[in-house]
Amino acid sequence: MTQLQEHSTTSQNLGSDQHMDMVARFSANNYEPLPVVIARGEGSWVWDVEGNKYLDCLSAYSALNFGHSHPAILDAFIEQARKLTLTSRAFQNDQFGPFCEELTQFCEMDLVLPMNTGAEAVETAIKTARKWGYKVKGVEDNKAQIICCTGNFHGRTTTIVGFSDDPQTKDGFGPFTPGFPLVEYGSIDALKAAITPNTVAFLFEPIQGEGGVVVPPDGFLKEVRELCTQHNILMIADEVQTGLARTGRRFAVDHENVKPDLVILGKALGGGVMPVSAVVGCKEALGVFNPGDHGSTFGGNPLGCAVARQALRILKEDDLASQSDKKGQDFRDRLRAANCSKIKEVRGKGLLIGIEMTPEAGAAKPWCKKLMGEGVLCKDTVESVMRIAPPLNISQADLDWALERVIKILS
Ligand code: IF1
Repeated sequence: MTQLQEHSTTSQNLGSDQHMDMVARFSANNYEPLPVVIARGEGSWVWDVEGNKYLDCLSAYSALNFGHSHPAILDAFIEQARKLTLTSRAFQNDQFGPFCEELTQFCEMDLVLPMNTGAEAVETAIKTARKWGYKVKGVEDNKAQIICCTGNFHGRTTTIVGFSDDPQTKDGFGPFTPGFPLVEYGSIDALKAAITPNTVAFLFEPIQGEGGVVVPPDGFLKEVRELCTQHNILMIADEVQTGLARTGRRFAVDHENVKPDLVILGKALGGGVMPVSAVVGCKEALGVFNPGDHGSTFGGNPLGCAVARQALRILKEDDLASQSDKKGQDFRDRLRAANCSKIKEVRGKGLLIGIEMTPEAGAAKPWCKKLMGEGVLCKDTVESVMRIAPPLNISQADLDWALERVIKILS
């Protein structure tokens, strides 16, 4: 067989090593995944090509809040796929209106602007804030400032990485978009000091995921709300990772009963089967768009809308926020009580759990590898923090199974 034919054998009978060799040969080297080749997923469990079983405690960075292959989500996906998958926004479709109505009601907001990935929704929120700044607030053209936080992660486009303070996410990708001053995450004084007449918005994560599952001080979100209202600045919550019941509430901002001006959603909004994202917000902000101002080929497609509508139904019917809240609190309490010698701090809300290792224990990555050996898949965030984020509908028995193994390797 020719070399190409050699590699074109069906993937059914390739082992993990062969798959990893193909990826090494034919994929850009932009990730260093755990050495596990997953072939099937169901609920909270996945199986690799050799049939080994693992508990998924990453949930694709919180895109799989409903677990793998959720029956009702697959039914909605397949039923819609057989009818109509895509029209573009050049035409209307029969899923988009109901999607917008149901999502605005779920968020208690006025309008939706649909996109696909989280980064696209963040970029859309940035354009919304700037346009609102010029057209409504009256900021001088091209002077708009959007204040962001140290330790932020909002996606991988060049504008977004331009305001990251993680050198690796920006190295080699300049020049960057101006107008994004950074303030210390969680500091209301730093935010106050950074506000100028050109400030149009404050863009933040209510809990920093990639920053190491960092929870801001109690009351911070309330103070941000008051400050943004006082200075006529849009409060923009990036809930791509923390939203949709992940932290034990509908959104992470609900822990302080705070209502932002714009909420950015993604990941789990697509039910774990396809990319669906959106900016949801008040009419004053999202009302600045006129036809032709902004768009996306797949944004608002009927297949994504049908899946997202089913995802919202499940969130409500299964009360996933309460499930996440109770299971997460129980997991953190029992892990703390175990007094594992390698753990410096256990933090997070709901089923977004960060385990910070002691300096002696070192980086989190090797411990994630050890956990994989025990049948649990998770991922480190910043160097020393292990993130545990299983599907929100994980059974208590499965969560207990994971806790036992975390305690075993970290004791
Ligand atoms: C990667 C991190 C998590 C996000 C928040 C927007 C986006 C993300 C709060 C953009 C995406 C993903 C991206 C993925 C790994 C993962 C991640 F490690 F990168 F930082 F979850 F923490 N806002 N996060 O967390 O959404 O465009 O990806 O749909 O880039 O490696 P996206």
